Amino acid sequence: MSDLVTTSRQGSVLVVTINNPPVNALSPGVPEGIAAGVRSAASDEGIHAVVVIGAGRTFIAGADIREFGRIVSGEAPPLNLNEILSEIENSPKPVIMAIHGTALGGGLETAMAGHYRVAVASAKVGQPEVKLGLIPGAGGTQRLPRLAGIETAMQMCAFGEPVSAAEALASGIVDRLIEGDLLTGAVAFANEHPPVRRTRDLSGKLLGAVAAESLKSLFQDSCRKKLKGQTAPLAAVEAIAATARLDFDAGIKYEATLFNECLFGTQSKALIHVFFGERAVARIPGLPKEVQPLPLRRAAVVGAGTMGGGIAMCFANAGIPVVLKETTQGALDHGLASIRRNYETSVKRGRLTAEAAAQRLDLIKPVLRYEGFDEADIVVEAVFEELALKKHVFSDLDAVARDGAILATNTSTLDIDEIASATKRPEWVLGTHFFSPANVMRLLEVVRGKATSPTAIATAMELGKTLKKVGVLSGNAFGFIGNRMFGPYRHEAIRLVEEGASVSQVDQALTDWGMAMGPLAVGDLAGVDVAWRVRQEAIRLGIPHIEASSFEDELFVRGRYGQKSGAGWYLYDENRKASPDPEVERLVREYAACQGIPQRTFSHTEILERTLFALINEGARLLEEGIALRPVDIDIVYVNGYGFPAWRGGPMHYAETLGLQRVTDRMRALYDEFGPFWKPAALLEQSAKAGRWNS
Ligand code: 3H9
Repeated sequence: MSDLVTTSRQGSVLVVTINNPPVNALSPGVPEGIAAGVRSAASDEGIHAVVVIGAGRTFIAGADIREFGRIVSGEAPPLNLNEILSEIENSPKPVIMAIHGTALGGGLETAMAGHYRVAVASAKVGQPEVKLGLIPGAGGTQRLPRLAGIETAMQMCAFGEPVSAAEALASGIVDRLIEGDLLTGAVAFANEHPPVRRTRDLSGKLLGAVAAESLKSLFQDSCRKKLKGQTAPLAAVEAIAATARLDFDAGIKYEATLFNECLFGTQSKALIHVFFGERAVARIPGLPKEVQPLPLRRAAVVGAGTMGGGIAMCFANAGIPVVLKETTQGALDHGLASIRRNYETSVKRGRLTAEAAAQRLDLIKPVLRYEGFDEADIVVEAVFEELALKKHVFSDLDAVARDGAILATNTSTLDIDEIASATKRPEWVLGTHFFSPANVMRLLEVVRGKATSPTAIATAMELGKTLKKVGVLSGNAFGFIGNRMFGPYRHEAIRLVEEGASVSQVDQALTDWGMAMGPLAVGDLAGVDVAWRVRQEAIRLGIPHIEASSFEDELFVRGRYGQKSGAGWYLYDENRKASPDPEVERLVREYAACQGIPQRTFSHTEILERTLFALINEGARLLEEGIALRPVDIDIVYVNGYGFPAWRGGPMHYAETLGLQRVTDRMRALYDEFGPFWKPAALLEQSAKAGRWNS
């Protein structure tokens, strides 16, 4: 037996321990090791039962996700978990699975192949495969409904959320909760000599064909709404419903067919790319290993507006005391009232207890001057997006903050070096671009200036983790990664409307494709006035491809600022529900006539190409310029901050899925038609042949 799985004895119980850090994934050798342990018990007269337990922080977090890419590319053979789990299930001696940490995916499937499951109260179990574009592929869709019933199984497999040990006990997945030491409790359970009870033989919770089909339609409808565009959730539900018509062995075969369709499809490739990408972005190439993040025990935030208040909540939510400064009592009261309302809503929705909300609120200390700023390890400035104002605040901060504190500016476009120049310590200055609402959105762009020290970068990246966000490092370019790319993307969306597409057609083409919102509706949400100001600044700075005139200016001059003014690209009712506005269509045709823009109709494919290829091309330029470190950094920014569908993997991954050559060819054709805006980035041209980003 390998070191991955070891055995020991406790009286007449064989203890099989999995030891594959960090999360005891079912890497090659692990399932075989467990089965070998169970097999050895069968022939050992001194053993009457087996306990399987995980060493370290968890039971089994699932199949080894790294293996999937190797299987698809033919480098590794398909996983053979079903046979191994059958062998465990067929053991003539009872097998008790002892769960702590998480039993996820193949981990829960392994646990269900045992005859009993015991768990500590803090454990969680789940079938999260859909989050990787997969369905359970080692019997989960067949064993889970036998233990927990079809409805629970559909809920868990279609949406992928884990359940607590208490819920697992209530639904029959777990047989006993263990207080105190898990192994002791599991061995005690084994010593009660429970009879062998194979999950595959249970049928009490299965349903007849009619009931199973009706649950299937219910869940599939719900998946189509909540997980729009994703195929794995539908397949998971389908496999579970099949328990009504197929016996266990046929069900396992059917599951394998559906699993393989998912595994070899583009969605799982994209979602696995995102899974590893979210972890990869934390590793900064070139940052010396000895550089350690500084501890962040206290924070301060300047500005109690929407962003500042949200950022203060992020610190409080992470248990970090935070001082929140405004210039007037009125603004401070207003900011705190919003924070309080936000917490109250969380309590009402059952996401937070009233006590926890009160504790968090207590951590936020409102001030009107810079009291307490000298104790902060990090200060985040979140005042109005105006360079002169931000510089003024930074010169204040330079005077009040302690040496070695991180001075961060929450800006979406402004020049970090310019802001840092207002201090005598530019090495401690960087950008932290939070996304609105800051206490909800997962993305944190960390922007390094030319003088920012490696320690400051490491600390800001760690801040992302502390605040439960995904931090992505960006260079200091206008708009950083996300907004810089959003510019050309929206530029094309607006051009399409100017050339004859309707506002809702452009937005719908993109939402049907999977974007959370259309680019024009985003303008209304963020504010047409904000977009106008950013564009003026871009023109002032001479950012390439910003045209002097845009139809959006017409909306701006008419005070159509978007949702906040009740009208923008769309009309809004009092609940901010959008409807198309014939007035906008009229104005845009007038504008086009004035500008001499020829009018025509567009297919959805053309709309997608023009907007998404503009996004991809700008991404390639960011890579060339070293603003984004790797294609995956761009993908993670877009998936976490811009509503890009994770199951398409982010813009740069999507370009590879389409074929970089195809993207380049189409861009060249657009270049011939429209000129310099469409010049393919040099990196795209270089990468096209290989079909992979060459960076
Ligand atoms: C499956 O099981 C299919 C089956 O039906 C069978 C089909 C035949 N494999 O997240 P963390 C790495 S599909 C390989 O930072 P945490 C992770 O990349 C699988 N590696 O820790 C990271 O590496 P690094 C179903 C894995 O405490 C390190 O472990 N299971 C796996 O915040 C630490 O991870 C899932 O989808 C894995 N399965 O969270 C569970 N899991 O340090 C996926 C983790 O080099 N995993 N790694 O960056 C998770 O949700 C979280 O990792 C977990 C721990 C909650 C377990």
